[in-house]
Amino acid sequence: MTITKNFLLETELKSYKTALLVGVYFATDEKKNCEDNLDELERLGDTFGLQTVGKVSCPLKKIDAGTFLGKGKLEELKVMAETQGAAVILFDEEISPHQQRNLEEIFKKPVVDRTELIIEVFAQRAQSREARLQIELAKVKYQFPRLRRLWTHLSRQTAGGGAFLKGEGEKQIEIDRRLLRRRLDRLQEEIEEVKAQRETQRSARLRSGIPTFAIVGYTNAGKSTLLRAMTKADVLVEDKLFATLDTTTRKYLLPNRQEVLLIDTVGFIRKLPHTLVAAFRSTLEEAIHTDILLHLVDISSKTVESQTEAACAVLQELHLQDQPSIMVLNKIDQCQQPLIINKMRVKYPKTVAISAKTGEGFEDLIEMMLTELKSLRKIVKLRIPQSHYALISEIMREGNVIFSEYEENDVLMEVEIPTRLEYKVQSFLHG
Ligand SMILES: Nc1nc2c(ncn2[C@@H]2O[C@H](COP(=O)(O)OP(=O)(O)OP(=O)(O)O)[C@@H](O)[C@H]2O)c(=O)[nH]1
Ligand SMILES: [Mg+2]
Repeated sequence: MTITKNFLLETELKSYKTALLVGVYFATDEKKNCEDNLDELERLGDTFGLQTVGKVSCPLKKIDAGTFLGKGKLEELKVMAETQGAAVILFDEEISPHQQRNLEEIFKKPVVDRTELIIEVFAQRAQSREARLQIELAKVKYQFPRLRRLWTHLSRQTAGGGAFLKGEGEKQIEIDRRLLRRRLDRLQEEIEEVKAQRETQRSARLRSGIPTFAIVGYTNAGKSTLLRAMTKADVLVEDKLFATLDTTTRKYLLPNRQEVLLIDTVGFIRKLPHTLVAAFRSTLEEAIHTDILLHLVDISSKTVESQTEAACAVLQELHLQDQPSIMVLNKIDQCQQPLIINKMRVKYPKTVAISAKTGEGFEDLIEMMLTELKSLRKIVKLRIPQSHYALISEIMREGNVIFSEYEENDVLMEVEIPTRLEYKVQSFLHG
């Protein structure tokens, strides 16, 4: 038996068009934050094709283990959903499978949480085989503890027809669980295969010794716009969250004629589901093995600080927090509060302000890129016995030889090398 498309892996979310958005906050001073998060959720819903019919920020003392919110609030929301014509209830929080099931019983409508919506948006927009596989894996993992819920949807549809006997649902869940487990194993195998291919490509690039800059940052910060402006790359630029899901690499020639690679990557978002961070680890491996990060932030956004913190948190999760990086404040052409630029400059050293749209500040950015590049390379004088030919040829390939001559059985050279090779030549330093 196989899992058919509409059966398990494709949730029915696509067929719903309207949503009531619900967020919670615990302290009064978190209300504004909750509203900002709901605005972002609205944009996510919009990217997916869901129209927001209402947004509610609910004060909450304690999460109810069974239904997340208290009875009174739920009644209020239920009436609101009916009167405003919401087909789906969208929670900005992570809802447990158990709570989700109970909430759907109460609302008699699908209840979707932020994690599920993000996964769905990714699923809808993924292009490459690898991205598709990774997202399907995230989806299967998300569905696994929720089979009962999917089954509920199904039996509700067939109810009345009397198609199922008592106990049949349980049996079906068992079968589904087995099928999903098998799908999970298969997906993991396929991902490993694709990863192995990517690994070969990456090491080929590393061998070419071209320094790389990865453009990373919060979704919609302008990463693709910057790549397009600098390299004329034909990448998608859209005022939508998660326009880019696959990495694109382009060559760029710096004013000193040095060639570098620029990589456009998938954007980050606050509360990025862990399954997706894991899923995108391999896509982001391009960025992980990069030399320098260009961390782009949208300085015109009223939530720029929390966006930057969320992006830093994802970088940390990817173990990239200590990577050499430049903080690029983008969209200065649209920045309403100049004070925020100073605030960011104080908080983050090595900051540059630009507009990817107008080209303003590009010289400063390029100058900073050159400075960072210089710190990646170092001039050393070496004396290496010719018998170490593997090392000598590596230095010739990766480095920039300024001077070299033979003396007896040794090679004497002055060479500019990438600092990552420094440890290899430690014992051959000379003069
Ligand atoms: N005003 C202004 N708008 C910009 C600038 N840079 C980008 N934008 C706009 O911001 C929106 C998002 O740009 P993208 O380049 O798609 O952003 P991204 O970071 O690649 O987004 P994702 O791929 O979704 O993560 C688009 O509407 C761009 O036109 C800028 O410097 N100024
Ligand atoms: Mg993009």
